[in-house]
Amino acid sequence: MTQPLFQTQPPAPLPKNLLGPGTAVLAGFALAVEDELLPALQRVTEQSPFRNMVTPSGFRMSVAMSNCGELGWVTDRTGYRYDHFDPETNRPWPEMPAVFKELATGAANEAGFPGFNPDACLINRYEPGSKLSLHQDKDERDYTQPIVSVSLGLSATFLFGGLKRTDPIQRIQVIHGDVLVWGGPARLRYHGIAPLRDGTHVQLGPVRYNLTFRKAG
Ligand code: MD3
Ligand code: FE
Repeated sequence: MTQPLFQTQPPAPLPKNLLGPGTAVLAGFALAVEDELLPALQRVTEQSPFRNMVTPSGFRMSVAMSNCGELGWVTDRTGYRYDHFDPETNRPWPEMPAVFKELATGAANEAGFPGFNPDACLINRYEPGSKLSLHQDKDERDYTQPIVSVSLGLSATFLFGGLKRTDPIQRIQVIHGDVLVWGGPARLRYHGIAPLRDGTHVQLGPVRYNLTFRKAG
């Protein structure tokens, strides 16, 4: 006699939208292209080096940032904005590498947002102790477009709230290669990164990088 395939229930597929409608957690999605991704990241940040920007209220951010693509996110004493030029080099931001754009478009498609065409990639570099306080991403023109985030290097605790700052916060661990997509009803949810714990990633050292793809303009 043949064995029943399942004694009780079939194994549940891992839910992609465990953070709610409009979200997708694509675990390890970037690993397939990491051999191209990491050298491309190196080339971009040789042209526009990481820097710790200052918030409008005068605080130096613990996260160091760079950008690639047509538009880059910047902050200084005058405010937050997207700019075509890197204020440190006075040159346009480096071109978005094809492997970056294809990864972002592929992840968005997988999450149910076909045709995502990002014009901005913010590159965040966290060292142990660096954090990103709870905030909304509101500097983009079109909130119908999703945001795609790629985590590399050290793991981090991602804080995910609701549409109001006081809504309850979910915490999820993100590791090297994970890709998260946020769109539709999740697009304006509050989020942040808890202070990075000490550690050393086998490939990247004592650092976490996050690539955040947006349609900004
Ligand atoms: C959820 N960066 O740069 S990306 C940021 O890991 C930023 O560096 C974090 O938040 C990081 O603005 C998190 C994940 C992310 C980005 C945008 C979102 C999550 C989001 C917009 C809406 C909801
Ligand atoms: Fe954000």
